[in-house]
Amino acid sequence: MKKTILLTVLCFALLFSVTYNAEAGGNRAVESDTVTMLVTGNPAIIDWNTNAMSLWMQEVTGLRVNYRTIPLTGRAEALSLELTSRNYPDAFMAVGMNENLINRFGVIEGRLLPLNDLIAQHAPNLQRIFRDNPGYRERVTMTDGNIYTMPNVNQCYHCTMFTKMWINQDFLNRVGLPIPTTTDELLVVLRAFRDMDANGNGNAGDEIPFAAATLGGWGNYMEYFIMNSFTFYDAHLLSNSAVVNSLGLYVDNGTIKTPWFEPGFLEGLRFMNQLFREGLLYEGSFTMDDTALVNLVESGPVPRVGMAPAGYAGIFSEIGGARYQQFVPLMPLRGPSGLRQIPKNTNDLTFNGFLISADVSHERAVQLVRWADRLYEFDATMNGYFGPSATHWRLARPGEMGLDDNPAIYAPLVPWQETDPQNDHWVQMTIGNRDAAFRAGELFDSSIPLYSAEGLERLLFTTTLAMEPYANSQMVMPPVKLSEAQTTAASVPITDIRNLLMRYVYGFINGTYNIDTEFNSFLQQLRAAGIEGVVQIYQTAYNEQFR
Ligand SMILES: [Ca+2]
Repeated sequence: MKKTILLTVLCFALLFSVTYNAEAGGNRAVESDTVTMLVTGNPAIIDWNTNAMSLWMQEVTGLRVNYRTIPLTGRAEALSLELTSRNYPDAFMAVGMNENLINRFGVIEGRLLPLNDLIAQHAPNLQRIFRDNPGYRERVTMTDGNIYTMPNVNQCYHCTMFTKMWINQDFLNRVGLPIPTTTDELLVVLRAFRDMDANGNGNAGDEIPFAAATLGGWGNYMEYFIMNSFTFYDAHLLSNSAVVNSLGLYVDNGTIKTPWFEPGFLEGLRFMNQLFREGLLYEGSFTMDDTALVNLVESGPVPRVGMAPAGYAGIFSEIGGARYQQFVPLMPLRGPSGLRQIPKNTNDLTFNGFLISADVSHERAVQLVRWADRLYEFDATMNGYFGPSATHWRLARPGEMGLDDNPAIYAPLVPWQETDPQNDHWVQMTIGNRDAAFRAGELFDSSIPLYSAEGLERLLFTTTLAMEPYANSQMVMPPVKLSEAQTTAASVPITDIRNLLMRYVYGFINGTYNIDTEFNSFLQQLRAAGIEGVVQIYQTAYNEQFR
């Protein structure tokens, strides 16, 4: 059965290939004046071939493009079919390409064109992006040393430090304390929340000083924020986390480490355990997801929760609501040794960019790289994302301010949306340069309250900016690529280690395990599970890719 299907597909592909070549004159060396580009058929784009952005690109580059689409829904399967067929497009743009696919079709099978030299000679905008963003070039360089994708740049500034902490300003006012700046002050504040009727309902026993959710959410790890006052800690232990770094890998002057063997980790663990023993850290934090946390914060006649971690307060409360508005950001706290930091992860680049078939002529490849590089310019990024400048956006006027208190760069004239069909822009199915300055350059109306739902982007922006003095990006693990053999060797140990961490880190905090008598056993189990071998694998890959 399987064989028959394969044969049919092959025959079809062959037939199609012959037809295609016949149409093209039977010789790929004689290329038509139109390139074929595979793109995503987003329901919000009426027709790629008549879209205003498509026409504009043809006008400014002179290159005629025949856009062929694969559907957004089920795109991964459709892309795999395209890649294994012989009816190969000349180029692919934002069709969901990822590291594994590029590894297979570029590095191993050679069906995608290495772009290193072409970028060096014909892509000045991308070169500038590589220069301005240390690590980007390495990020998109595959293990064979080749770059196959011209990436999309979209820098979500507040996401670089999404492990934020929020504290109840009403509670602080009622107990008469300022926002804490050290772990010692935090202890004083949380005890005051516990003992001084911080919600003012006449009952000093109903406050929950500190609550988190370990089962789901975004940035609401109970220990992450506080642990960084004791040691560098970039472990993402949320059980549903999509973040890869569940082992806490980081770089210390070129050496790959984990926090578990560091003295500061043990000290931080003791501090977290103290919060739990003193009734400051809510017991339910260990078994709640973010929905349960929202219920805890929003339910009851009076607010009860004094502090909670999250990427934004809407993770644990109703965004823009009365209780949401009580929570102000806490800055990273100075720990006993003076350490005051938060990991800042700027690895926001994906492989979902612009790629070229290895079958095209050099001349055609040059045209395509130039075409793609044009998309990184400001006007192209604007037109691709918002639509034509005549109707959809304008440059900012003098005096207008952006999200970051700098003069705004532009103002959208039509609310951006990606659900209703339109033919003005490419939604986000393109590449461009929406870097941090670009995103911050969108006009912000200062009459919008910061703690309203509409003020969210601005609140997150200013909060993240305020955290900047404590940002530690140099120790964050870069996106190291493992070879197939390395992945195989590391996968079982990683699973075992992750399970140990989930069990013991939270177990030590809530007293399930005894820090004094069982910590060494925990470290021994990590070693027995192979943590040193995994670190060594990452060290080897890191040395090859980043030193
Ligand atoms: Ca009370």
